[in-house]
Amino acid sequence: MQKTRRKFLQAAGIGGIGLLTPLSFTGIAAADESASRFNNLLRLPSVVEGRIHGDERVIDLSLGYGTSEFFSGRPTPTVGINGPYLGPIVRVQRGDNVKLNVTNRLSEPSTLHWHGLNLPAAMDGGPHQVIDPGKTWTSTFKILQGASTQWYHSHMYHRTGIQVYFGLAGLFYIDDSRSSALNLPSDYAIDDIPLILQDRSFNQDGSFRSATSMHDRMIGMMGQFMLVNGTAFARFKAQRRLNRLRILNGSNARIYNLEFDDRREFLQIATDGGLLEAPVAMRNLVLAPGERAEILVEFTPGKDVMMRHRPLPSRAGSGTAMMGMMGMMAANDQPFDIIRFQAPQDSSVSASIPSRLIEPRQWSANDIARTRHFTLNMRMGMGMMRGGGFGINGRSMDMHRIDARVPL
Ligand SMILES: [Cu+2]
Repeated sequence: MQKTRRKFLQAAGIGGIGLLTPLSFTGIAAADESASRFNNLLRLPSVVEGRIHGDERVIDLSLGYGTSEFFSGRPTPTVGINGPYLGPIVRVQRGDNVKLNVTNRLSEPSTLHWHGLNLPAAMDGGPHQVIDPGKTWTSTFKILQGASTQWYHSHMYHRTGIQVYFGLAGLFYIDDSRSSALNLPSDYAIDDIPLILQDRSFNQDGSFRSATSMHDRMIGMMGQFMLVNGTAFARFKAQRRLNRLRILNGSNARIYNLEFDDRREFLQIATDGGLLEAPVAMRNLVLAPGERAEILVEFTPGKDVMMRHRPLPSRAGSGTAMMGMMGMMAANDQPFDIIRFQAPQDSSVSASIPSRLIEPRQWSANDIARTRHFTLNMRMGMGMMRGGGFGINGRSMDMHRIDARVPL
């Protein structure tokens, strides 16, 4: 598919083409008016558990080009894993020996990185494990950690942002016997729902528009439309009252402050690291790029509810000049709707929610083996436009240097 390929490769350079009108970015006051627009059934990724071969769980993943129709009549050239956009949910058990065969059917090199997994560096799929076009990379490791919602994405050096933007990402679930015994909502697509939040911009012809402005390059790409699992203006028809939402901020740069439009309370039960000690009640949840959270929310018959983003109070003017500038740019942030949840018919009493989830290991100061100091630097000037302004302890990324070795 030559056309797709060319668009993907050149996307960063497209300029002067009209943007689609950002319909979704209506303010809170206009939220009622926009609710009916959220009428596209939420796409739900397929789940791959692979096949058991000997003592291994074998899962095949393939990176390739595709076309997605986020807006009818405007096909978008995309990339995906085992499909046109994003990838399946890879689902494994604690204790599994997994073998992931990743084949690159793109015309450019890529990688697939298991984000949040506890594994040997050589199996991590970072920028050192490049998969050339037409080649297959095999990653084998044991699942050592407990039940959690992780994810995977391209980590190609200098191409991570654009490859993820075009679709190279997916969820990675780990189950264990302890979490299965908790009686949490766990029927996939029924009451256990993945929500991959991504903001994207489009050109008039439907193609993705990626970072072009200085603002995008300095602060990060901010899209004008919200996609949830690759669905624009998404709605989910709830079937049960109590729902578990596994939320991934799969956006390149946008930070979400999530809430429901009636400011209802919900419970956070898990973070990036898996289940919390106990559910935490809240009315809003901040999620940075790459971050995951699992929440329990109750939907009541007869009442639809919108999940939306509400800007956090601006910190403009505080701290350094750089922070002031960031704050000023963040001030452009405005509220917008993300996904509409339609009320369930089910009027039965809600399932009970466990008051305790896990017994985490208790750490003490005596467990500290060594203290390391890391200072994140961001220098102003022309260098930062090319990404050269970032550093850790004054040094920028070098593929051939290892700064810290941490035994697990
Ligand atoms: Cu990552």
